[in-house]
Amino acid sequence: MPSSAYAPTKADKFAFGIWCLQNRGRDPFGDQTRPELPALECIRGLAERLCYGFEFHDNDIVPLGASAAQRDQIVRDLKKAIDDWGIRPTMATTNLFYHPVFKDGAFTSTDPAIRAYATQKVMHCLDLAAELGTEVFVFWGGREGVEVDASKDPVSAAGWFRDALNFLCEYVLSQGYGLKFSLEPKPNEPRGDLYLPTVGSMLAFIATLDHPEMVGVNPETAHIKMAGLNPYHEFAQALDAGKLLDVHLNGQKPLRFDQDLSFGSDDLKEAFFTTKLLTDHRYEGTIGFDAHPYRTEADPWDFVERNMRTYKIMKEKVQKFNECREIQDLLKEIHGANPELGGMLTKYSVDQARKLKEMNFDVNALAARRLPYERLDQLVTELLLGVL
Ligand code: GLT
Ligand code: MN
Repeated sequence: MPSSAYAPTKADKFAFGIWCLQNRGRDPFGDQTRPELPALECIRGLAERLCYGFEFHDNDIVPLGASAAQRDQIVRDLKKAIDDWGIRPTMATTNLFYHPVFKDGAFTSTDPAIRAYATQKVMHCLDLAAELGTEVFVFWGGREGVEVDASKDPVSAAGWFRDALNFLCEYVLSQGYGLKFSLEPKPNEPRGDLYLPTVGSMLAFIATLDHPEMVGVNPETAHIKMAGLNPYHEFAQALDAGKLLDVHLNGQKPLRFDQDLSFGSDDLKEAFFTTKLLTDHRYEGTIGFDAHPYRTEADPWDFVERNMRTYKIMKEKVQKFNECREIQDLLKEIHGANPELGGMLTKYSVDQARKLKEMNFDVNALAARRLPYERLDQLVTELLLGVL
């Protein structure tokens, strides 16, 4: 297949955080290795590469401390750029982690004034997001955590977090904004431990909010792997709950510092199954990438192109998987046992319970069934290696 077959189109709904492109290659041990691109230059470069959207923090666009007039001028320029270049601001979020005021949390700071300031900052960002026509609004609690457990009670912290989100849901409703919230879990970094570290914790927390219907989850591959968990399963849990509002795809070696590698650069099988999940289940949100170019890159464009290209190649592999006769025959065999019992547990009744209790199972026969997983997994390996 010619390589242009993997060129992105708007229909792919790819999006990048502009902070990814603005990343200067700084790390805890070394200074920046490339200049920071202005936001508009990032957006133009994405539009030229047929990217559907961009994601932004308030301060990626409007510097902290800008006057109202400066803010309005920036927004006018941005709106014109969006119209001229045909790219959408798909996701907005608030920077609640960079300024030292958030050194011990934003919504979970022990200081009510800081919690109020954080909430106010989000309200301004919500106004900006609504003005630009953004639909998804993310909360990544980068400073919502602790190093010193003696410092605060996690139940109180959860209550402060909940109060802020409930307040902000009411604000969105009262303004008539068509925005949905999406919570992004991460287990640690920059805090020693972050609150609400996994998809499961976010889902449980969302159920305690006043407007759970307004709130979903934004899982990120790297965050999941930092916790040593399986991204395919974590994304699936959010999807199964009807809460997968958007995604942050990238790459990451398990149980390490936040590497923010390109999608598929570290684990092809995992990238394949993530793509398969989103494709097979007709996920309709944006395919957001949240990663950084290597520190050795002079600009972000090879990085941008490779993430989209890998995703499209994986999509083709998914199609091949779904069409491969041998794989499908194996799956038919694996899923084909005892079809007459398939609906056994789908509806409870007293009769059904009695029937189940009276059934006899030949457990040795059930245990003896062949499950050809070596062959199945090898076929996936060969598919990804390009020899199938
Ligand atoms: C930050 C973090 C990301 C979040 C962003 C949203 S910013 O770079 O590492 O995972 O999605 O605030
Ligand atoms: Mn992210």
